[in-house]
Amino acid sequence: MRKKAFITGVTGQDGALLAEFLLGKGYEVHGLRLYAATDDTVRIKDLIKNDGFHLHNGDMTDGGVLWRLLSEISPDEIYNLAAQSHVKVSFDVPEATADINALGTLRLLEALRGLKLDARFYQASSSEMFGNVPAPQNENTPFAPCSPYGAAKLYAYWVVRNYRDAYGLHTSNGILFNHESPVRGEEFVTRKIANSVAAIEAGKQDSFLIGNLDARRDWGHARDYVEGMWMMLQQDVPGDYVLATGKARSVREFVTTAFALTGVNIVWSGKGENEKGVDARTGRALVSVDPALYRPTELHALIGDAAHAYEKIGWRPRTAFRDLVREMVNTERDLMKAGQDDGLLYAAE
Ligand code: F7E
Repeated sequence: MRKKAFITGVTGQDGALLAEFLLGKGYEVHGLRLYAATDDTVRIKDLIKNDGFHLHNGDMTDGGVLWRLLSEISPDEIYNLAAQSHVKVSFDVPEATADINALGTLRLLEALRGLKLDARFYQASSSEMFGNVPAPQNENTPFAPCSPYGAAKLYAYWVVRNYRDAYGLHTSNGILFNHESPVRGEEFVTRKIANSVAAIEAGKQDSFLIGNLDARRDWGHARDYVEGMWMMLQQDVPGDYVLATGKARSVREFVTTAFALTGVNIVWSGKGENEKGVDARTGRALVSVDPALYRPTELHALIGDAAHAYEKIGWRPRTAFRDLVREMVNTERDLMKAGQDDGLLYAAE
């Protein structure tokens, strides 16, 4: 029998990569898509042609739809990836963020419980739940989120654990540190940098603005992380797992590495809001700080310890930082050459 998976947030980076991965494993994949008047299917346009892939309109704020879809599909595995996933935007729309990320998870769990389905459940928990606690962070680190996004994700994390303990459901949390890829949303810093560096190389842009250059993140490749999600659900016993590379780089280092791949040597001058990334050869300032891109509260350093995932389920990250940056920058260069880059929609985030 072909296994069936239900993925919420299938149009996002992780949803699209996971759907592709599961189709490759022979699954029938059902994806939940938040209906949007603008086309949001760019990441899944090839998957849509696959007859094992089914797209459903829905909304994490509409419990009736979730209930009906679970009842009709009766999946073996449920991956809850839908979210308002932008941390800075969560300060602008905190209530909507809580409704989608926290209560949306509860609605899906209630449908799973109410329908008495024998499905395994994966929750996209986040390293943002840790907040500014000392690094490295693992499954035993106390949580102290410092954004509406992190707080909403923490509610979902606990309710997933509670449904496991209270009702014996097979529910697992993947506490994922930052994971990127060429299909990362343009509103996240890695894709923004990769795109801007390629646009500057192509002569389509002179420079770009950036927020906090000192923030340190543990950046891995999303392709490796979606495999980890699947591995969690193949365990007989559910659990909670950190997925991370164990190494952190600053936003400044990401910028320097990305430019170096296009042959530009960036030197940094000035401090704080006056800091600039300058092309060492030409003296041109290619990167400037815009305080409007700072967050009301910032999370300074996230570094994950994924030893538990390695020991229990055998997961480990496969992609080195430099290879990740190279893949992202080179994809943007190719898009630029093909004339498929229309500039960033979300440069202001
Ligand atoms: O920011 C700094 C920013 O927006 C990374 C989501 O997937 O990972 C992601 O959340 C860092 C922050 O990702 C800009 O202040 C500087 O310190 O790429 P980001 P994030 O906030 O870490 C976690 C694990 C999730 O769960 C989230 O869903 O970069 N930064 N300058 C900037 N960030 C952005 N977006 N834009 C800038 O211009």
